[in-house]
Amino acid sequence: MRIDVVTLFPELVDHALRFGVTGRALQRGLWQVGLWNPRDYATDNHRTVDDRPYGGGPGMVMLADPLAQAIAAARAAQRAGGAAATRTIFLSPAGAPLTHRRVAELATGGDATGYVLLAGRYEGIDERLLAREVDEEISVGDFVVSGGELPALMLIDAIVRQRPGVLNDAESAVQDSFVDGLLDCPHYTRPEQEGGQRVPEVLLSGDHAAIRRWRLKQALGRTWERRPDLLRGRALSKVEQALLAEFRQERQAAQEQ
Ligand code: 9D3
Repeated sequence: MRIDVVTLFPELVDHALRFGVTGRALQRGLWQVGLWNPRDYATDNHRTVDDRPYGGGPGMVMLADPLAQAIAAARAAQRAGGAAATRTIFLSPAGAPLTHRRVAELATGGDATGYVLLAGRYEGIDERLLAREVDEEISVGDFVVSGGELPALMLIDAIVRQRPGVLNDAESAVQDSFVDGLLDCPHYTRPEQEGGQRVPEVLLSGDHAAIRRWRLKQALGRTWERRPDLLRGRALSKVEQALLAEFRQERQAAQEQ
């Protein structure tokens, strides 16, 4: 899979991608990245990439033409790199909220799948460029950040870690575990006593069935407490219902103390 990013801050995006899971996968050739700066396609002496909005108002709007040329260059690089199908995605506060489901869909393309991600700055991008060139708009949530670069990095990181061979066995095992669709259970490491608090006894017991049961109970209980919206779309099995009831009883008993 190849991902090209059109951005006024290519160094920011490139630098971040070289760390951790995405960086290791790049080095191993599991995906490719290209960076395209619309400023390199501006034709005037000042290399202008923005202008004032028609109709007035605060802020600046990104010019269509330098972006169109940067996108064309990114698509040409995708074709040269063997991408059969390229989708152009604009990171936008007005886009569809990103979900794990959409990430998984975007990640399932074969090696011949590619994406051109468009990251904006300023108040926005000339609508005519978006109408001509963009297939899909994605937001990373209902809060405001200063540009599309961090959202693009989030999308890339989320996609790349779903690609075959990217995560090692230990990392994948955590992902595949029973807690799919639930919040994670709490984690502990050494020492057994830390800041006056002990590790829950069951985790020291060596009883793997009991540990699995405890972890599922914690995952269900935390999801019920913190993200009840996640449980509404999910039918609980008899075992899960019993574990959640236990969690709630234990919570209540602890509160009454
Ligand atoms: C008052 C109008 N603002 C829209 C909320 C203007 C504006 C603010 C911030 C326009 C662009 C931006 C920059 N943000 C992004 O490019 C962005 C974003 C975001 O701010 N939140 C969540 N997802 C995303 S994806 C791209």
